[in-house]
Amino acid sequence: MKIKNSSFVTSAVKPDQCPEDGLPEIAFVGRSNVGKSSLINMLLNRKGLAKTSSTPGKTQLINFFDIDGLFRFVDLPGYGYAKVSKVNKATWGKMIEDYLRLRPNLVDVFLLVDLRHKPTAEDVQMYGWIKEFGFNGIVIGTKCDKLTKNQLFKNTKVIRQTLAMDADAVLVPVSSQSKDGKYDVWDVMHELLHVNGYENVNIARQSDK
Ligand SMILES: Nc1nc2c(ncn2[C@@H]2O[C@H](COP(=O)(O)OP(=O)(O)OP(=O)(O)O)[C@@H](O)[C@H]2O)c(=O)[nH]1
Ligand SMILES: [Mg+2]
Repeated sequence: MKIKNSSFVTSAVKPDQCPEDGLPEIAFVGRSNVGKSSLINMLLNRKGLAKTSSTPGKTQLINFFDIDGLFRFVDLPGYGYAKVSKVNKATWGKMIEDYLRLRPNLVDVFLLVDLRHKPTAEDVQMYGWIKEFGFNGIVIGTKCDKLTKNQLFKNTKVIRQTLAMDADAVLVPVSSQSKDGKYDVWDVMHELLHVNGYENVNIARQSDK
C-alpha cells in the first residue's frame, strides 16, 4: 500500500484537546533538534508538513497528523532545550506524561536519539517512562548520514548500553536526509499496528511507487 494523503489535524496541550475518534496513533519523542519533525516528513514524503528548524524548541505543542484516515503520527515537543524556563519544563512534563499515560489509542512510542551522541539523562528517563507505561519503545537513531559505518557500529552499542535496552529491543538507524532506514521504520510500524489489532493498516515495505 502507498500512503496517498497525509495532513495536519490539530495541536493540543491537554488531553481534552486531542482528537476523539480513536484512530491508532504512533508518537515520536526525543530531545529538541533530534529530528522528530524531519523524520515525520521523510516517512510521509512531505517536505514541510511537520515544521522543522535548526533552532531547538520548534515543536511546542502535541501535533497530530492524519495518514489516509487510517492512523496518526503524533509529534511531541522536544525536551532538553536549555532556554526553556522551569515553569515551561514542568508544563512540558505534565503534557507529555498525560498524553502517554492517558491515551487509549496510542499504539507505541518511538524514542529518537541522535546517533552521534550518548543518550542524556533525560533520554534514559524518557525510555523508562515509555516502558513503565507499557509500550515497547522503539529507539530510532537519527542523522546516520553524519557517521561512518564504524562510528555507527560503536555509537549504537553505547546507545543500547546507556538506555539499558534489552537484547531483542529494536534500534533503527535512520537519516531524514538520505532516507536510509525509511522502509525499516515502516516495517516496524506495520508490525506494531498488526499485533495491536489494527490489521486494516497495511504499510509494510511502504513503497514510493
Ligand atoms: N544531517 C541531518 N540533519 C537532520 C536530520 N534530521 C534532522 N536534521 C536537522 O536537524 C535539525 C532539527 O530537526 P527537526 O526535525 O526540526 O528536529 P525536532 O526533533 O523536531 O526538534 P524540536 O521541534 O525542536 O523538538 C534541522 O536543522 C534538520 O534539518 C538527518 O537525518 N540528517
Ligand atoms: Mg519538531
